[in-house]
Amino acid sequence: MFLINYCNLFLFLFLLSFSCQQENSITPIGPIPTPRQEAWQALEYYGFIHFNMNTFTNKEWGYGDEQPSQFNPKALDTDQWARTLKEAGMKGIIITAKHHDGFCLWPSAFTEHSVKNSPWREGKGDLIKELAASCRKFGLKLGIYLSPWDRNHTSYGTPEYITYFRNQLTELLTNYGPIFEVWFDGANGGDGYYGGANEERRVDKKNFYDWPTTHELVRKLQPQAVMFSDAGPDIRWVGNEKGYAAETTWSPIFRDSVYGGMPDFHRFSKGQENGSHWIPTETDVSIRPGWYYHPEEDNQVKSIEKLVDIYFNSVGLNSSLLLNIPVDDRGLIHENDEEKLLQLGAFLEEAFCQNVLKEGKVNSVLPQSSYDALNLIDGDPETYWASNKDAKPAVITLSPKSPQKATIIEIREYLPFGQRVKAFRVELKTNGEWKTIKQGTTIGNKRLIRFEPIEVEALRVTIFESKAAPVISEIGLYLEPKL
Ligand code: FUL
Ligand code: CA
Repeated sequence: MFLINYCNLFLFLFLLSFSCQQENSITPIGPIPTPRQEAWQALEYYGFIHFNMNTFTNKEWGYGDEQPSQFNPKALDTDQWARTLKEAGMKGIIITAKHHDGFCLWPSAFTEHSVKNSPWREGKGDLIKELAASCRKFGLKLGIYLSPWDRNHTSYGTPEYITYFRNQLTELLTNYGPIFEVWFDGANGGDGYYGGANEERRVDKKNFYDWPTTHELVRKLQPQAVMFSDAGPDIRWVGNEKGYAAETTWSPIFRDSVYGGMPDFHRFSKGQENGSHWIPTETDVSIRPGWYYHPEEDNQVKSIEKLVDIYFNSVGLNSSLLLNIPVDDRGLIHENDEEKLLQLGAFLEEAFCQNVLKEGKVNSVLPQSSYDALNLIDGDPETYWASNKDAKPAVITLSPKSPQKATIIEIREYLPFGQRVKAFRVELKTNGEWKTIKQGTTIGNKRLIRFEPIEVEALRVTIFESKAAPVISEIGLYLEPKL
């Protein structure tokens, strides 16, 4: 008698645990981020510094016939760069170690066209070393831009150049500590100095560089580094240099569709819902019209309103923001840029200092599932709520402790299970009435929705369409400071 009861009890418990497990077992859908991509995605916002020979010739693209003697900053201070970018809220700096003109900011053993033959620090300087030290001092990560195109080098266009390129990459990825990102520019092939040949050299962009071997080298030397290029392998170009990601942005993409030649970025900037590879976008834009410093652009630094708009349309559209600062010919971030960067940093700090839902409550979640809905407002991107498999729509209603004025909504997907959401709506309850604030498509890493100040009594997120059960890690409501 007792025995039978125990048996039944065990059977019951076994079935119960099995059914809970069933419900709990979310399986990834489509491609998912690698750990190094996850770490990179968490950075969200970092700086680009274009500073090199062009700074002294007042050009955007040098021909390659410049003289090392022209490189001579009189007050170069990488601590000032790092301090300013840190205060702007950035997490790292990517430096143009070598741009298309071929001049190297470090004393490369493989060329004479570098700082070692310049008057700067009497030829003893190493700018990458100085910047690496400043990054360490201010808690920033360091990234390297190394132009695949080299208009100075005599061997450009021949296999010998690939060896040269990889030798340089090896120096940069060996001698300066951890590198978080390696940036391979898509622009290459054309006329140039090429060691005095002064001619046009076109290359087959897809095959000339033998990218797979170079990618392996980067993986070997800096396993944590992500690689950027027009098409990845880890991060892809957003498709414009204006600072705006696409309203619908899928991290997956069919990689072959963007490889080779200059792809049609208008077609691919959105990514592809069922793409084969996880390659999120990075949004690169300059704080001034040019990538390099030009004194005539001193009064054309982007306004704080514009910079904030760019932030919301990059970080807030499942992308990351790579904001370029053209360091000037003294070797300093110009006062005008510095002022705007500090304003941006102060804005972001104040806007996102407190999710007013954190102290609030979850009113209802439909459909019910075994996941704790409080995970949505615990401030931890690693905890999440998921709806039951295939149940549609998912509706989440939350409210702050008491009505709160707000201007920003944040929604995040938990990406280790893949990007899922295809269509959503956000409504806010104010004066007892529901108002639709946004009808959107993708969410991804972070979706930010900005609106005129509203006194919020409650917030409702409805997910209509999703590739599989939505998995949401955070929902936030914030109040931005006045600009
Ligand atoms: C482009 C380059 O040609 C520009 O000079 C700049 O470096 C920008 C970030 O990428 O492809
Ligand atoms: Ca969470």
